[in-house]
Amino acid sequence: MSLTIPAEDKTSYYLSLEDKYGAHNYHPLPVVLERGKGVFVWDVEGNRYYDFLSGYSAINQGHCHPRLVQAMIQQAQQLTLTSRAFHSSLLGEYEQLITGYFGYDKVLPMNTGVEAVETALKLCRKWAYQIKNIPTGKAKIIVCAHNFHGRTLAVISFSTDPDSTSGFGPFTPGFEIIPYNDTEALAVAIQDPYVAGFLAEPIQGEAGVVVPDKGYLSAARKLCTQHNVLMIADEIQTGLCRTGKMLCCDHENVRPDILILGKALSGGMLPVSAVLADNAIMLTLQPGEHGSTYGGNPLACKIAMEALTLLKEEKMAENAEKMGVLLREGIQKIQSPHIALIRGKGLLNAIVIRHADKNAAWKLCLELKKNGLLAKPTHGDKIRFAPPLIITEEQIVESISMIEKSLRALD
Ligand code: IF1
Repeated sequence: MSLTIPAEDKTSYYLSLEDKYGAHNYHPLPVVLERGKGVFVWDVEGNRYYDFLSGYSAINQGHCHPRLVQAMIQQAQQLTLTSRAFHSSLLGEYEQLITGYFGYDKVLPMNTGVEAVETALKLCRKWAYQIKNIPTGKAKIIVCAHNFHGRTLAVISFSTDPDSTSGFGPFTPGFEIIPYNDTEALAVAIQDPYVAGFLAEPIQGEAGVVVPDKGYLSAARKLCTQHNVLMIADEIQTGLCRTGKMLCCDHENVRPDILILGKALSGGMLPVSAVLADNAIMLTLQPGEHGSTYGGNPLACKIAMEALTLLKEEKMAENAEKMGVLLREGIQKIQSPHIALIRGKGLLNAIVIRHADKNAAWKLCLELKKNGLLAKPTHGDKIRFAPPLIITEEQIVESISMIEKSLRALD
């Protein structure tokens, strides 16, 4: 059908299909993509764009990385799903690789990010009752204001964003919300003997790439150890080289008790997430107490092994660190009156727009699109700049000139 539509009408054709047949739970930029390669995506009209969203950091390895495509095709022809009712020849090898890679005794494989967060919360509660001896039903988990950990009912129960929560109550109890980047608040809340865990993002992504003060994560680590509380790091977005280290916690040499990974664990091929912990925590779960049909499927195992291998072989942490510095410096040099602030680590960055027009960030994204770069505004005035980690210096330079040109349209 699409082949018979004139190129200039294609975009509106696809937009109208989604509008008519899809739930209206998103507000995307009006661009319809049909191809991706490395740092680039192409729309149905044949225009090429830098992808500065990277599937919200799932595409760290770049679009359709040839080795991931190869792994996917090869495994798809061999075996894709066994369920966990049977063993597979890939699960154990994957588990060995990922636990060695991050230095934990055990892994529990899941699919989406939020499922891994749910898994971590359930695991933390089990540990609280079995090991910490908190009375049944009393366990508390401390979380941070302006968090984003996904969309399930338990996880939105401790969201402070009305868009996430309005109209979805009643909510799951057992969570205490404290301000982010506030060691004092944590030191007070953690005194409660019923506290089992502290869940946080090492950088708050959806909040607008909020980087905590240096020392916050290591102070949190110390407090958790002192009070026998599990430190749970949601590295779904910050992990896997995005911020210039393998894990964002590595910037402070902090080792969480429970590590949550997702997104780039498959480099964009399919949903793959994981929860890592040591035996004392993970072995509190018994057969039949948790799981998922697709969790740990052979296709996912194969792709995740390749995705992890690529991160190291192609030195993506180092490149993210270097390119991140160039990107932030380049944008600072533009000295646009419309940029109130640029912040971030590695290639997880955001600018905050300053403009009389409340829609300026959205307009800037439309302008960026016109000039060949895709980015998405959040919370009205923030725009994330998070390209794939394989971006080169030349491409950073070209991107900066696109950003500069687009900013001028806001004058
Ligand atoms: C959407 C934001 C990013 C996450 C962290 C868990 C999850 C996410 C730290 C859940 C997911 C996504 C989901 C996406 C938008 C996006 C996002 F803008 F909302 F905040 F990345 F910045 N923990 N983040 O960032 O993982 O279940 O989605 O696999 O449309 O909801 P998931």
